[in-house]
Amino acid sequence: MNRTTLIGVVIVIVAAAGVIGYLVYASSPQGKRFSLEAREFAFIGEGFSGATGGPTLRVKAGDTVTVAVTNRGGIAHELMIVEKQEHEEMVAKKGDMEAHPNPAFGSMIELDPGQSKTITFTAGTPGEFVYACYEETPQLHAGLGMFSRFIVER
Ligand SMILES: [Cu+2]
Repeated sequence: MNRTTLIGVVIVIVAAAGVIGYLVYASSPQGKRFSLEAREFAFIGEGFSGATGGPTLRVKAGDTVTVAVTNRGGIAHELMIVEKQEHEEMVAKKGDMEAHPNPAFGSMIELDPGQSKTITFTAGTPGEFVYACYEETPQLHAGLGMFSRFIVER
């Protein structure tokens, strides 16, 4: 093997190792952090500042997820992650408190005006979830648009 061929082989090996290393890194569980501000009736966060709704939060199954929420509104709000179907049933019932959904991953934050809270959990199950506020004053905040998507990818 001459010198030029040897250098070529070394470059290919180093490049391949880099690609494999990146793929292992990209597919392994990581820490994800989101910061949101709750208002009437939206969750303001990176890439989103609308009057209703919130940014789509995207994580991978197994990620350690931290969600920090500050209530910048004038009334109490909450943040709960629920399965999409449960959210739709909740909104259709227009907030029957007897049917309050089960938060996925133990996610539940209740905030008085001005309060800040943080939760950390492991995103276990892949799927399409919704994070929302199910406070009623008297209308269900989620029904007024205070929700967005929480996607757990495989
Ligand atoms: Cu609310």
